[in-house]
Amino acid sequence: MSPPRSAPGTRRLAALAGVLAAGVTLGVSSLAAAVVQPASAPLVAVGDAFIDVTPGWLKDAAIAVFDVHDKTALVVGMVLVLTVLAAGAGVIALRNHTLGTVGVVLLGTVGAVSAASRADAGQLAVVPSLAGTAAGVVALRALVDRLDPAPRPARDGAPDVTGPTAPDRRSFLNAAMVVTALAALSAAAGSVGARVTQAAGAARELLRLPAPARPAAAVPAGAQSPAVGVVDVVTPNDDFYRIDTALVVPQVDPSTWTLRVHGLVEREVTMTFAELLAADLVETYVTLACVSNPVGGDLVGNARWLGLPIREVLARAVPLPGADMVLSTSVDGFTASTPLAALTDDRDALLAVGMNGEPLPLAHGFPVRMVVPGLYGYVSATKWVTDLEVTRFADQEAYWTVRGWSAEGPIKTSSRIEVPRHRASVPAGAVTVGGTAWAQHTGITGVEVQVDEGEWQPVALAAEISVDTWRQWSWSWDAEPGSHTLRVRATDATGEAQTGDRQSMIPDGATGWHEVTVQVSA
Ligand SMILES: Nc1nc2c(c(=O)[nH]1)N[C@H]1C(S)=C(S)[C@@H](COP(=O)(O)O)O[C@H]1N2
Ligand SMILES: [Mo]
Repeated sequence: MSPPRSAPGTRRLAALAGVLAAGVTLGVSSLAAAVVQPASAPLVAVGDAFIDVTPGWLKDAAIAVFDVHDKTALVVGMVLVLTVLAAGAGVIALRNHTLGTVGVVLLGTVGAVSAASRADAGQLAVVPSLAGTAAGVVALRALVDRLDPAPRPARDGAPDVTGPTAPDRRSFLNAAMVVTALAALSAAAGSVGARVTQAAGAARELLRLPAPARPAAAVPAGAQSPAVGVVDVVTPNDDFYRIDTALVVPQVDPSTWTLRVHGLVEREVTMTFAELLAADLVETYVTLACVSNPVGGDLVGNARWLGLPIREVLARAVPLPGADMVLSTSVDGFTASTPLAALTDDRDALLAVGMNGEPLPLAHGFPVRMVVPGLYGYVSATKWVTDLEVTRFADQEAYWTVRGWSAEGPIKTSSRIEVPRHRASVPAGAVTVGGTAWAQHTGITGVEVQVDEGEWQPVALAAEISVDTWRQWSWSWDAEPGSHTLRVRATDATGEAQTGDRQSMIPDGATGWHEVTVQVSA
């Protein structure tokens, strides 16, 4: 026996029913997630799980194509895939209600499993997916029933209807409008609810940071390159690049935040946020850089950080002989492996609470993150940090090391040309060239520029804030008409010149000289 054939167009409506049911599922689950935990919403949980299984090369490819919009791209991709699958479930439901329901439940299960497997999963992590799935099943059933009013086949298996059935279109459209409204309302309530139930944003607004016991020296006059178009030498918080594995920003309430220091230590230390603020805080400029930054890229930024030197916290715990690494863990399970030496020597490795005079922005790690001069972010700059385990490189591997990146990540000497931009057109004559170079915790002492295959020429260095920050430069080029390639390289304070060997970001950071091609008109 075969089920009744659908009237023309009915299948398209069934596909629409599937998509609307998915909409209700997402809306209701986001509303439940606002109460339970925003990151337990199925789309977020699946996206985060996807990020966690993403190999390094794919992450780099995503960053190369989408830059810091890689997360938006992922969400758009997931919504497209979900739309196709949901439409399919709708069409299947038209022929077989049970099978359609199974499809929706399977999709919901993927969300529930992803939410439950998060590092920060609460006991209710599956609730949003389950609630959403239940709503989706009911909605799909209600919609598809209206497309298929024909009597079901009789018990003996003889179909009662042989020709195309006439679905009740008006009834379907009314139901579709109700379902759409429910999806929109629950999604809106979820996004408002998440803001209300999440205390971190409000706590940040109310927080007044203490004055530093040791303030940062003023930025010297002349630290900003005179070349117009070179980035701000201190990056405003809103322009600071953001890279992390969290699809929704973790919400950490400072009143319940604690830092636990344990592992190979003489005594375990636990610190509250109030205790951290009451300590002698220092303020210092440090340039952060991402290991995924391509040559000439912009995944690098410079800020004034306020925080407690990590060596003081470690001194209270007293690391045991044999320890050579600190594994820091964030509230959402990200980990970084930092050489113990970089956290105990005299550099300003901080448990940072302030960024450019403000509490850390939520996306940059509120209430507390690590900042370590000289090391790429993936091995040092743990945001939303809550745990420091003193351990050994031989015993523990961090998040990105498991995925093929080096266990240690000292920042490589880099330089870039910011003006003129690649493929810019400029008039012949004096053209100001400018950019930025960095070799954190060593310092930049020279930058040179080469035009086409000519001699390398030293440029004018802007004033240095400190060896822990980037250093800008400028150079006046007597440009002749035609197409020209400009190339830049830096020398660090040990006298070592930046290598011209081209290497990709994996496993420990890109190398090679940045170049731009410029059209000079007569
Ligand atoms: N919790 C957490 N901290 C993290 C990451 C992360 O994925 N999760 N990414 C690291 C990486 S790879 C970099 S480059 C820096 C970026 O810090 P920013 O987003 O403040 O620029 O954060 C580091 N800290
Ligand atoms: Mo990074």
